[in-house]
Amino acid sequence: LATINLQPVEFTEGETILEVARRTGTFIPTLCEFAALNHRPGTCRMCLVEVTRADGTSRVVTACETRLVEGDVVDTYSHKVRRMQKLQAELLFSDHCETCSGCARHGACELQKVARVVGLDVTRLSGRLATRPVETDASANGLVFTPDKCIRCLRCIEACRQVQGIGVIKLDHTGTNAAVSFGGPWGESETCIQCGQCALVCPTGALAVKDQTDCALDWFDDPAVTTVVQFAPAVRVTIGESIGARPGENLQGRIVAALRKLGADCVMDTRWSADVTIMEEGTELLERLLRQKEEGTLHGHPDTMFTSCCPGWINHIEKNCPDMIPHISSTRSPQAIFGALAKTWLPKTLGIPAERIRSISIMPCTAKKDEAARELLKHGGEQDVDLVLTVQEFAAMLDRRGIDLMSLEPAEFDSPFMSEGSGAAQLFATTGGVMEAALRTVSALAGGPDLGRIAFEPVRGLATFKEAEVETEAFGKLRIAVVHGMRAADEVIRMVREGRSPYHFVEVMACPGGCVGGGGTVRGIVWRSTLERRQNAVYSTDASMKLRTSHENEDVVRLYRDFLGEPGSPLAHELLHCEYRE
Ligand code: HC1
Ligand code: SF4
Repeated sequence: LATINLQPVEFTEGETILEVARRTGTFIPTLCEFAALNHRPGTCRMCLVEVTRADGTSRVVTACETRLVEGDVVDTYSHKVRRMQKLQAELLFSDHCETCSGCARHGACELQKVARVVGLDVTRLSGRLATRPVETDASANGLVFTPDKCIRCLRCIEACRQVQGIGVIKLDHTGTNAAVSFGGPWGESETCIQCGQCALVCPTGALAVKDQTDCALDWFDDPAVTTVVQFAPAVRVTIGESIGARPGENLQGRIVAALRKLGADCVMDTRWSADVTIMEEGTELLERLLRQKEEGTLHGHPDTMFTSCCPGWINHIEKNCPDMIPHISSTRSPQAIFGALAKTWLPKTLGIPAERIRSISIMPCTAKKDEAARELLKHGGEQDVDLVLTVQEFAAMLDRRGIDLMSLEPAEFDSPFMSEGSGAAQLFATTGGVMEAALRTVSALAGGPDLGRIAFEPVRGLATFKEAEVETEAFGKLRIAVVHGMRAADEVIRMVREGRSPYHFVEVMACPGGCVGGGGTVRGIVWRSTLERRQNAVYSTDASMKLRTSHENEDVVRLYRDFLGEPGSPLAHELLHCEYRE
């Protein structure tokens, strides 16, 4: 037995004081520690506690690094502890540039929160950095880096290494000069995939989403501009946490209403273009399978095809494994397909010139900003998707306009044409969802079985590597895999390289849990339980929908009938497919 603040606590050998304190309901402030990454470098020194051992010796230690032992008497807020924590917070502020009012993390900064927790009332060393200009690296399309805000918690290094297995972020220099680094301008990094997982875990605003809300607000207010807004499948189940709603609460109707209030002219659904993605990608897969069937190479070690909708994954392929490019579907992502059609088909159906349209997307993703800036996804120098806002920016925009999402009456999408989306498209928001959506359509087109209305359990859940078999009428047994995080993706890549991949089709998403864990979602510590709740909301939304398959979506059928012809037609290829940069 041991006690924490005089409360007896039970523990198992090896548990740290911090772990036991958390489990038994005692709060200890931390800045560098990050349980989801099993990360406790002990660099912030905020979790100090005073421990008196059974032999009567007493000392102040870091709770994250010190194991609790039999007979320990732990005091988390003795006078000595509080004095030392306050001094430590003061030291952290001494080389942190305090440009709080203009900081991306304003109001949600963990460093500020810790200052409040320790009762920081003296800032003798603050302002030391005010003598030189704050340098911000804004060279990346979706993210910004302000080294002077780094408190050396090393969480970003760990997220990049553990989640993505990339390890682009390093610690440069030593002592108080130590700071994380991308080895040059972030936007020129030869390995970074722009997934934003680093910014999601950064406790201060050192790594942050690039704020483009002003541009959106200008366009909403400009009568000469027709704003067409799409929002991603994951946005409706992730935004709520920014306003205190339950993780996973589906706020689709309220988001539509809020966008109208902001001044959006047309509010449409990325789920519609996700259904188009399935038509194109499914057609591609069927063509590949048919070719292999004719060649007699369909079984054993087939020609593996990977999904292409995640721009973090596409960046990884292009930058870190270009030999895999022939295995990637050429179909553009739903965001990009929506963007192309918003500047070609929509003007025809709305009867307005394309030049008037500004296409805005709201995404859970920082890499989508990067995707939208690709040369191939521009026409006449203009991006097809003119502006990508993350969930974080959308939440900030609502604050800026004083819009309370929860007080709005849910509204319907503008219709028709580009708003009807299927349950299959809703599934895109989570790992395994693109696969499940594709299987519903591909198996129907390949003569069965009918997977249209069932939950395909083998690809559900949060395991980083899932595999399954599907018996089809036309091709016999198809083998598929679903991975998220580049570390897991690299395992499949190795199999393909070594000619031992048994998979016909593989879904890859960069972020933990897929887009519901995207780098642009509500910031904070995204625990597994949060991801599970977001994921379950995706499954229940699909289950509640009448339209469950992409090929039965009448707005998609209309697109092909009135504009594109068949899936895979020359016009579909021109507008809905792409080439990758080697
Ligand atoms: Fe995603 Fe996708 S699922 S990539 O995460 O294919 O961002 O939600 O919009 O484009 O549909 C993101 C989500 C999103 C695309 C779709
Ligand atoms: Fe973006 Fe989703 Fe890919 Fe993450 S998983 S990089 S949020 S598309």
